[in-house]
Amino acid sequence: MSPFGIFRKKGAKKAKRGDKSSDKLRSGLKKTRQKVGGGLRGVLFSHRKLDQELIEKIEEQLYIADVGPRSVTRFCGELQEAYRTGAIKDPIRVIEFLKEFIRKELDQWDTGLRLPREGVGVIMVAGVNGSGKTTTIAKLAKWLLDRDKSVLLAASDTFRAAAVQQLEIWARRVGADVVKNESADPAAVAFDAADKALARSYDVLIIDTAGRLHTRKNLMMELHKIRRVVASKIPGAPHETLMVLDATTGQNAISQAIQFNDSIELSGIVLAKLDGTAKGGAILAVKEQVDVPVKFIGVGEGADDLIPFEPEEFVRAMFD
Ligand SMILES: Nc1nc2c(ncn2[C@@H]2O[C@H](COP(=O)(O)OP(=O)(O)OP(=O)(O)O)[C@@H](O)[C@H]2O)c(=O)[nH]1
Ligand SMILES: [Mg+2]
Repeated sequence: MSPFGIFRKKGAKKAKRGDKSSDKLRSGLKKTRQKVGGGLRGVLFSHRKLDQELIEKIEEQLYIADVGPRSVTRFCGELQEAYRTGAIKDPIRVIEFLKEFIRKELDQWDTGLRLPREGVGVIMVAGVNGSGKTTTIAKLAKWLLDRDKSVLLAASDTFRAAAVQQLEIWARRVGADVVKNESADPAAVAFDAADKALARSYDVLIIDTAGRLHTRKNLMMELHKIRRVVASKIPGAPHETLMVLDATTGQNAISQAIQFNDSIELSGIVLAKLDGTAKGGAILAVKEQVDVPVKFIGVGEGADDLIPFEPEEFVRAMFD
């Protein structure tokens, strides 16, 4: 049996919360659905048959929806072929064709949270300033606590004055514990937290870090140091290095993910603030340009507004 994957979601039994989370997903993706699904339907309904002109309009719609250029080209190529062979005649069937295309793309991702079955699982969370890291950590803690995991948070954002306090407030709200210390060294806090996590046998330790740009070499080195220090206490840690992206920033977020991935090798992405944007199509751009699996999506500011990313449900919420 693999030592990993207690939170692998594929084939997992659906929790009772399933329905509630699909409602949240639907409402979180409302803007995307209106723009992508709605925009596309508008174009499709205004044509009686699939032809060259319509394919060009579809292409335009996909660009508007922030789908990456290579995916657009590939999809339109496949559509072109389906048109040529007569496989698709009725324009409205394009929606099903597109859904199938997206499903196939995203199904290649392993979106489960990779944590050890035994011992302390460690998740380091990184990203640029204000992307939603601390809020995501609180939501993730809640998600794990709801699944009967004990959760410890490391306040390793020693940079921003109110960061520790913010994490503490969230921790109280969701029922997680926090380690902080007087040190200005984030790695020292992570070290203490790893110590405590081991001593008290926590299931999961989540490390909050200060926002940073990939261009700040010294700050990126700091993330490496946190990792080294944690690994010296807990072999194999961190088991997950998640980057939180602000979905409202579209292509910018994707460029940042490419840079972070080059520097610290991400294991997963959390696409936060999807509720505030119609840029849900950016998931395809993440697939195309970063190819690090999106493991969760953030659809609001509340503790329950984090949803494990599942391609099938995502596609349905985006179009149906
Ligand atoms: N609408 C919405 N807002 C979010 C979501 N996630 C985070 N936010 C908001 O984004 C803002 C920044 O969130 P933080 O969690 O403080 O971001 P951070 O990355 O920790 O910021 P720094 O530590 O300063 O780099 C807050 O106002 C959050 O409420 C989300 O999924 N949806
Ligand atoms: Mg923060």
